[in-house]
Amino acid sequence: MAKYIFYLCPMRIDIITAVPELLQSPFEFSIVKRAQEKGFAEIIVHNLRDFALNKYGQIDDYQFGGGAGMVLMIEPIDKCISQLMEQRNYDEIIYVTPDAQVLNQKTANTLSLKENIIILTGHYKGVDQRVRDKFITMEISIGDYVLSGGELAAAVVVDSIVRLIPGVLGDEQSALTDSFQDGLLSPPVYTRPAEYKGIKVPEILLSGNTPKIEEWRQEMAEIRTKAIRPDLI
Ligand code: 6GU
Repeated sequence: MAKYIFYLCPMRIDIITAVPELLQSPFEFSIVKRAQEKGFAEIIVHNLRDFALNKYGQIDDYQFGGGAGMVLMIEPIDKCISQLMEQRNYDEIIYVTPDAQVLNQKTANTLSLKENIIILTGHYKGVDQRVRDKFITMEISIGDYVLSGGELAAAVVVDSIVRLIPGVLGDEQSALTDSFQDGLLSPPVYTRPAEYKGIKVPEILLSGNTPKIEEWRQEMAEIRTKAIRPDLI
């Protein structure tokens, strides 16, 4: 007998991109794949070129005022977002861009509880500012470095969210013990053999003394965090 009977409404994530090929495989393996198969999430990639202005597939143009690099135009993006918004309500319309606040676990946790989100990815020099002013409700960077486009960043954002959707991870892979979930880096982990070419696993982990092991893990997490990411403490 199933313990609970519940109707699952998958979280829907629509990604808008000028380079859909870059997002072909990231969602087809591992946890994100299983989340979709089990009905926890639905991830749909939209090709911005399907909303191009003309038969040449134009979606970008030179920037006003001069300067290197093309800018994604508002019209194709407006068409794509408007079409989606006619079909359902969106909780957030996110633009991934390096000039934004950096993604962290708290943001991923919050987003994992949403029902429908759109993620717009920029390319070239980015998007016309009016897109950001008119449609975008949230902007996310994945770190202080520049990528060629927002697609890989979108894949990172989606992965960080989907694995947190309640039910996606089983107890044995619980997100609660992940690095950052309690503000600390993870402690070291070991598996068999207990000794390899003379290198031994810490004795405590073989002791079977669960409270002591937990204490050790907490201590190691603190030592690691202080050494590697003191800014987190
Ligand atoms: Cl979201 N986009 C690009 N192009 N570069 C990035 C980024 C996003 N986050 C960090 N670097």
